[in-house]
Amino acid sequence: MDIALSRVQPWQSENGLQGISEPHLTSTTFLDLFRIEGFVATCRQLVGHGPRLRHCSALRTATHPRASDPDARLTDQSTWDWHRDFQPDSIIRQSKAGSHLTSQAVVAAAYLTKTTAELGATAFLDGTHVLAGSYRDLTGVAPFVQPEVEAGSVVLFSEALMHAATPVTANGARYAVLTWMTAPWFGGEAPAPFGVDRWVDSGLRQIFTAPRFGDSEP
Ligand SMILES: O=C(O)CCC(=O)C(=O)O
Repeated sequence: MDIALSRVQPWQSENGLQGISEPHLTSTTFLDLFRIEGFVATCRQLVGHGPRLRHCSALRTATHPRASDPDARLTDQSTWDWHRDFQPDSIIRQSKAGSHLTSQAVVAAAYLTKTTAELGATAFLDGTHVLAGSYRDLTGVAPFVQPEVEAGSVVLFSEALMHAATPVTANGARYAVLTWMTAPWFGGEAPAPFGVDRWVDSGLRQIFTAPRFGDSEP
């Protein structure tokens, strides 16, 4: 474990989740995600603009304290915290018919451990990035998907897609880094790491620049 990181006290909740907000300010290891070849370019294509970092969280999800209690209904999907930050009409755009859709808020979920349905794989209602409504309206209409991925995988999804964090019910823990990448006018909230203005990689530097408002130049 990174020495600087070992001094940070994570926040925690009663369901086995611990987290560190904006871990890139504590350990430069977290900047490696942005240096993966094609990562920034992929985010630029999905967001439709040079992306800005809105938030980053490093998460550890341990086995749920009630994993062996059937009354806790942990595998009942309706008990999960289904949500999305934006309705589709707020952030989904298509510049011309036939071109690909963009989402002005995209989450990159980097899983550092193998992730399965029992080990906290994020769940989605497929296709809801273009469907308005609440979880209750959309469940049963939109297909449920829960990608099971190997350690080192990154799943990118729109913040207009209905999704839920899921409990770890097996023995083990899920380690993941969630990074919210957004269009320039509402990203740039996450503090920039020290010395960012001296970085030579302009794509990487731009991720940490202030949000763009009004007449400011792109
Ligand atoms: O931890 C996860 O699997 C997803 C969490 C998430 O996207 C959120 O809380 O907004």
